Amino acid sequence: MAIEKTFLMIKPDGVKRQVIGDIVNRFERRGFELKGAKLMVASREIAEAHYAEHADKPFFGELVDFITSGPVFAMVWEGENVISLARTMMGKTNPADSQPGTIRGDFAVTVAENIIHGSDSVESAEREISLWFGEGLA
Ligand code: FUP
Repeated sequence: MAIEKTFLMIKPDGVKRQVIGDIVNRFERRGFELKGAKLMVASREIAEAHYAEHADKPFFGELVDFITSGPVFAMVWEGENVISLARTMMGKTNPADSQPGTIRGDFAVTVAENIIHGSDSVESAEREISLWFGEGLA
């Protein structure tokens, strides 16, 4: 088991719903360490780069519109196996398939507004941390 870092982001729907504290608390209680966090409105440039793998999907425009529609809470978390464990805690991409007790299973109903993003691999975590935080990590 490796000590990893992952990029998690509470999306504009989660910030509006005022669940930042609840979500941060879940990762703290699990035993992960918060290494960086900021509330920011994402530019279209950063949103398009973040979701570049979906650029040719029919929902790409709406996805970028949504993610830039209000503040997001961008975070870096560290811990053993945090990349996959965070995704388990988040639930399935489609909240309709997410179990109660997961973040999406507790707070979300539709895939377009699914509250939180989490990196899905070591490579995407490195890319996303660098994209959102640059050199700004302590
Ligand atoms: P995830 O890895 O869980 O973030 O999921 P994906 O990379 O498959 O999807 C990224 C985001 O695209 C999702 F969070 C929501 C959005 N999406 C849609 O809006 N419609 C879809 O049919 C699939 C994904």
